[in-house]
Amino acid sequence: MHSWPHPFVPAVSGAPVPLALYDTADQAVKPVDTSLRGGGGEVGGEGSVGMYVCGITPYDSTHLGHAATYLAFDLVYRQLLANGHQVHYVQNVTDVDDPLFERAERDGVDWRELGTSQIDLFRSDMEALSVIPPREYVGAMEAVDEIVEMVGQLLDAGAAYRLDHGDIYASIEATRHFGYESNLDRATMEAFFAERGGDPERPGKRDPLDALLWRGHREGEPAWDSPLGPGRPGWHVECSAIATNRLGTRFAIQGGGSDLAFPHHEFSAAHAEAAHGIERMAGHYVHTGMIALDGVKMSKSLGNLVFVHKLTEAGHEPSAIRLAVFEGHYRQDRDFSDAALERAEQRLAAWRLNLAREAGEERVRSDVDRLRRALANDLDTPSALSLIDASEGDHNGLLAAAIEGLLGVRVA
Ligand code: 5CA
Ligand code: ZN
Repeated sequence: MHSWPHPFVPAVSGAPVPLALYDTADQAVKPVDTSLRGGGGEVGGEGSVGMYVCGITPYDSTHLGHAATYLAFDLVYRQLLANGHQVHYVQNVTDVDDPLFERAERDGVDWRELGTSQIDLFRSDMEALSVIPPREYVGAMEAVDEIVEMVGQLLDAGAAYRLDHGDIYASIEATRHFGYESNLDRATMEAFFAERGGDPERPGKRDPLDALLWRGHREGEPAWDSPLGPGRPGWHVECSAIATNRLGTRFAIQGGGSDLAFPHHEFSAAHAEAAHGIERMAGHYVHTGMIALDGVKMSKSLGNLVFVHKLTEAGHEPSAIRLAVFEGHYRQDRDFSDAALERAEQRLAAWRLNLAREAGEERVRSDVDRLRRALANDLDTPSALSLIDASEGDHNGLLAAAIEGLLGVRVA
């Protein structure tokens, strides 16, 4: 499906600073391996760094928590661009899944129309926030054939088995080092699996943690004909197939919110590794913290949601929204509040005044360099913002270009 328009990204002056990010699997900040190329595709082709970020499940309006996660990976993209890399960015849309059917049923609408309308809203939020779009934006429905192929490979490899009702499950024993990505103990895995879309109670499974690959057709649910039998894709294998068919079996970054570290990213990696016979899918597994509103995690059931389009309609500038999100570190669970937005608006106004002043070239080049270093250090936006606060002006728009290029914030 189409993504959204590409924002203008000014060139950033100064020397590249290799990007280091925290990897959930290795539990350390380490350099991004830019030799892990995202293969295929025309633009950039073999020369691009491969990045896959899990996309939305379009059953309800995306809120500022979702946006904050995509903004974090936008910083990653901008940092790689400033270092002279091209980026092969792929994102999915989980446009076939239970939450969509349940919501559509409740509201008496068609689940496809529900999905389409929510994807449109998401695109307009991303465009408003100047988020660089993925080169490939792929819905699960568009990817059914490739998912079927991967499930077939898993069956052939003895990594998957069939149950009644046409269901197919992956065995957690299929890969030697299952659990390497999230580093959780078995009890925590079981708890998260039950909370986050898993079905530990399903009778007949070899292990309660085995994940659904293909759900056989049930009355009233959509189904696709396939050599596996009629049915629809499981969630994790959707991302394994969409990612590795575009980026190659090994790529640099797999990303999403911290709630995806287990089970979703553990299984996405395990399915891809078992299907392709590889050791490790992504060089980095990168996870963002959860955004809360006034101390309470934003969630649809609580109704404490902030929407990007509501903020922009009320006259808040996208640059200020970005700054409010970047005030905290991306890995921290953190708050969004009216007060944070107000602080960001004041900060933006102060930057604009400050950068209208002329400063010495040497000083400005050093500010740009320090800004690049802060962001290359696991996206240290709190330090980046503080050092812009302390800048003494701009020289030929060098600092303004760096701020817009790296942070997507317009100061000129
Ligand atoms: N479609 C799947 C991924 S394949 C999915 O998780 N969709 S989602 O719509 O539920 O979430 C989209 C992204 O937003 C995920 O990376 C999720 O971790 C992130 N996210 C959800 N809620 C928040 C929040 N409150 N703060 C930060 N990120 C969030
Ligand atoms: Zn995903």
